[in-house]
Amino acid sequence: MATIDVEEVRRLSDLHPKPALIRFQYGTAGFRTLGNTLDSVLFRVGIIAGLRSKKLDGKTIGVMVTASHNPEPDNGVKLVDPRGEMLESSWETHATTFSNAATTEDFLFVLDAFVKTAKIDLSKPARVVYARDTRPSGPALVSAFEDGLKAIGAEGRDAGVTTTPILHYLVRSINTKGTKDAYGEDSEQGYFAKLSEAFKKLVAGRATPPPLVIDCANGVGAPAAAKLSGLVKENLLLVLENTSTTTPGALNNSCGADYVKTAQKLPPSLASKLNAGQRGCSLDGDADRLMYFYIDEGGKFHMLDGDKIAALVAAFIVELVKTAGLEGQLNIGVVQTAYANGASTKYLAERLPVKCVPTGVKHLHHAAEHYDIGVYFEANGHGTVLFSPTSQDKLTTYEPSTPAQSTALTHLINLMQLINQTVGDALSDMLLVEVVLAHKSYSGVEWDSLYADLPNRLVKVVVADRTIFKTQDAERQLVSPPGLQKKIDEIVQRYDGGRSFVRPSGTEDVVRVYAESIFRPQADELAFRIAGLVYDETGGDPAQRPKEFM
Ligand code: NG1
Ligand code: ZN
Repeated sequence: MATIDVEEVRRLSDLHPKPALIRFQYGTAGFRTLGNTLDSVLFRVGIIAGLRSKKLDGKTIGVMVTASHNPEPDNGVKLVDPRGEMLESSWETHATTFSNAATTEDFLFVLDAFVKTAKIDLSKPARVVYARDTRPSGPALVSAFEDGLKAIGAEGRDAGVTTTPILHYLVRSINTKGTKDAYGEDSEQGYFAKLSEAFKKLVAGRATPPPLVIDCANGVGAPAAAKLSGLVKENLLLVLENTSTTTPGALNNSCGADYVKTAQKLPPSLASKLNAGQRGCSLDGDADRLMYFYIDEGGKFHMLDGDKIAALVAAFIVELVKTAGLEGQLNIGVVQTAYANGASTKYLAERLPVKCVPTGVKHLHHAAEHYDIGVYFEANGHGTVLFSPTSQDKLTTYEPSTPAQSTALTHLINLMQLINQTVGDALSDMLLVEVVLAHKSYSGVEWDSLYADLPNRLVKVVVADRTIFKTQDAERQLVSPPGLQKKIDEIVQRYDGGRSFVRPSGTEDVVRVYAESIFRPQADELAFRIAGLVYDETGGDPAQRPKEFM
């Protein structure tokens, strides 16, 4: 179609009116709010996905309908660019503008103006691949989205119910098919085959570890982990728990990666499922976050979070590169956010360059692209490893001179296949962790002892207006409200090894306060003091003042 079929867009748009009084925003995780308010947003996302594809000459764009670790009534949607990466940020603004047009006529106006200013050639083809998680609100939202595709004349491919990282994998595989950068077969089956084959090569000849218990958060990770389980069972036994994807309200409820990270506890549903010393892990609702843990002989819970995963993986890669004889030829770096535990940053910085960036996967991903091998993880368990085109070329053309070099090189090449380089992927990361543990003959205990986490606490503060909070230095310093940072600094310096920072959340209407110290009670107290300070200085409902939470 060379022009917009205005009548068709109008007819379909009238079926998906925007609710009055709601202002939508494409944030760090796309649009995310109550699922039953998102119908018009999904319709308009269908149109913008089609336009993005046309703008990129018919390359396939991805769309994922999910609200990740949020509770079941929430839902959301995000767009994926052709290389399987997050949507380019200028289009985030366009998506927000589209979503807020009040009426069909306003929307037609915005659409027409955008096509002109963005110089979109409407005669180009448009292709979109889409998927959803297991939320009950998903099917209706997908149907609204399909109306959007229809309105703009885009060709849709429904990838069904699958994980966020599989959708990202599909986007990259479709767009690289038949090229020298071919990423894999463009199907879920192709994804599982790629991962499981690389995994089997990497653990060949190693002892089979005790079974790994997986908390699937009652989400889409359950069917995905079940598929993977069948393919890797000769080398790794997976015991799937919290797989109730159709039980109302069960999704992410007292389980999943976010529960474990926030509560710093074992999901109660796993209490009788994990033997002392046995490894367990939690996925989140769309299987892009991963948290490991174990219970020690004394019954104490030990959490192995994104920082511990980064430490384990980065040290292993550094070692392999060295053994392969490539030391000094590939620059390896780690990217974290201010939420990374101070002890992890210290451990990593003693071994390789570490960079701190603002919260949000796109910041981590982009910073990691600056290294030949870039490892990035958020403390909450979202992360991956990127191999730059230079490092991929070097690894595939390098000629090792000893058998030891050759083995290490083969491992690195297999790791490139095992790791989902498009985005954080709980299942791929889980296999990666299992590979390192198998190579190092580590149980959770040895892994945990790489460094001791500084006790820390993350608190939410409900303030009157979170938009007054502005930060700098990768969110570690407040510049607004004026004077507040100085008061924070004064409190922090009274605590041994104290560190604290305050930033507005990008996904919730709250301000987050993080604090750590060398002693548990002090970390809790520091977080509580800073939260109280933030609250008092910026005003709010006395009923919502942060209470002691030890
Ligand atoms: P906000 O709400 O901006 O803190 C949260 C997570 C991020 C990231 C996004 C997207 C924390 C402290 N923040 O962001 O790391 O995962 O959600 O899902 O975990
Ligand atoms: Zn997620």
